[in-house]
Amino acid sequence: MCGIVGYTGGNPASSILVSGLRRLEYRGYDSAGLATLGENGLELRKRAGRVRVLEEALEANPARGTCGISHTRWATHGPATDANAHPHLGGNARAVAVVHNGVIENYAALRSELTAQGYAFASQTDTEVIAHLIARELGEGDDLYEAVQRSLPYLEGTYGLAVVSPRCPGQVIGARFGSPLVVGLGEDEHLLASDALAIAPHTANVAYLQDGEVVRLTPGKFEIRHQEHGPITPRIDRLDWKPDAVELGGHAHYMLKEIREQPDTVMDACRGRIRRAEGTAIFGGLNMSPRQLRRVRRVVFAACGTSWHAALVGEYLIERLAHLPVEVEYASEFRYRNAPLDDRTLVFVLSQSGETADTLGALREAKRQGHPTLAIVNTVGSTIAREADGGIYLHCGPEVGVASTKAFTAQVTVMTLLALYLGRLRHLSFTDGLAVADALAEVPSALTSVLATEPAIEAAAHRIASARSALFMGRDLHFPVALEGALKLKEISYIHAEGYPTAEMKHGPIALVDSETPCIFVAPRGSLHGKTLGNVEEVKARHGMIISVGTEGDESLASLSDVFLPIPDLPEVVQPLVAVVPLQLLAYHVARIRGCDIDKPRNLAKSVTVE
Ligand code: HGA
Repeated sequence: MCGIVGYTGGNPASSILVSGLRRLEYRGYDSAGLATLGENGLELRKRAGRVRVLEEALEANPARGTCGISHTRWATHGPATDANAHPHLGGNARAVAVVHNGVIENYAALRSELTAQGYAFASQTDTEVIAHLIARELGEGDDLYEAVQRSLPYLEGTYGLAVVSPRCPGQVIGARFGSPLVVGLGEDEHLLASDALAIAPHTANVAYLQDGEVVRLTPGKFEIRHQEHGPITPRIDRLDWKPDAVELGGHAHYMLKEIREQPDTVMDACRGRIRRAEGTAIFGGLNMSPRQLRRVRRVVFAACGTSWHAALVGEYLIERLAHLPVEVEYASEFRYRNAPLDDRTLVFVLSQSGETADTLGALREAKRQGHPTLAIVNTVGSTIAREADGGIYLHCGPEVGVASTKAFTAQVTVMTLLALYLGRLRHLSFTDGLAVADALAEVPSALTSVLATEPAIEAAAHRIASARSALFMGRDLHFPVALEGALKLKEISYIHAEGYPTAEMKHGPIALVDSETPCIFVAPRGSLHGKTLGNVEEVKARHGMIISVGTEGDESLASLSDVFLPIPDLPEVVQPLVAVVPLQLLAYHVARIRGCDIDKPRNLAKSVTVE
């Protein structure tokens, strides 16, 4: 959330800052702004609305200078207005400009104190106190780096900050506590960003800041200090992204592009991880030996949103293949609950971005209690990836669409491999293990066939686009798929949608069934298929509109359905990976028909770095 970009070098800062914001806009799009240091001092431009509104303001009134900071906001404190847009100015003489990602929990007390000291506030944000604090510490001096370091101890909460001052031309100061920041190391130029995506077009060399670190960038140098431990020698990492990874490449939306990438991304998530000769999976980064993993008696998954649904598929698979008890927790609940975990519990967290604040909190709580912690994340080098004891990367490339799609199927792929691996450490036979590995190998081509049915899914979308509410139902492994289908629809089309275990329908949701309410059944052939057909009949008897995702050639389901969306015949353990795709496309087309902003849905943002 909230995109931050800072630049200092030999090129005009404004265009670099704005193009960086465009790459980060999916993280927040309430307002956008920048501050540059030009010959006439600090130049500030900020506007409520999208980055393009800021660009229009800049066309009319360019901001000069080769050093500056910028921000795209997802509001936590104060609505999306020009005044609340970042940067915020500190000191009554525009001494500093600050952009911030995070939440300052003691902002109200600081605001009263600073107001009493004569500082005038121009916004409703928590961020503005940071700007005034830094200005206060800077006083009449010109050591911004020191002033920022003296200000930070006053703050309670989380921050990723970028700061400039007209008294320190050419300098950008960054500070991190709980919100990510990364430095880009170019030739005679340095960048600072909340996400390496903004840096990638300029350099592949990056240094991730850790909590408690403060950085000073000038065109030729960067230095990092830890608030408690003093100067730090940074580790330089290399970004390893395909150049077109964040381009639309002719697709109408990132979400559609990412849906269509899934045959490749599922293959990438499997790559090098299947060992057919042993009928099992292998992982490079778990940092736990088979002996240690065999001692595990219980697995807890902690995650949020779509990742939580992927974890739920993991629960069904691991219980089925490895007979190991699994619990799936909302990370935001788990971190503050006093959940009794014994010493043979393994805690696994899932996060696409690797920066999700609640999931990071859950990880830290589990580590504090001394549990082994593992992570499944997409973003290499992210905070969760660094802090977990070991983990598994998704390798599905940057996901830009706010509604997660390819990360979900990559997570479910990893879950299937994990269940196979844990199963083979316990009771699963070689033959059964090999069958799972072979089933996974069928998935990419099955996904390609499902993607080819997009016109039929689009036609189904027209039938439900004006619904007020929709029910998604699935059993066993397809219950999490139903939840995910409902989440996709509500996220991007704003139609109210609920996911239920199919048989649970009778215990309440069936009261909602009428001819206007689409009932979407995820029901490929499997062990509970006959029972599901009974539930579909019950809805039909009440004149419900039935849309089903089923195995091609399943005439019994097709004849009960108003719309039948076929998927190839696949072994049950891999069906969720394929059955979710018609639901992703359905949500996409419904949102498109309704004219919704698919890649930037209302009130949402990617990479939820606030609690
Ligand atoms: N609290 C600040 C920044 C919000 C944020 O980090 N969102 O992700 C504000 O409301 O402007």
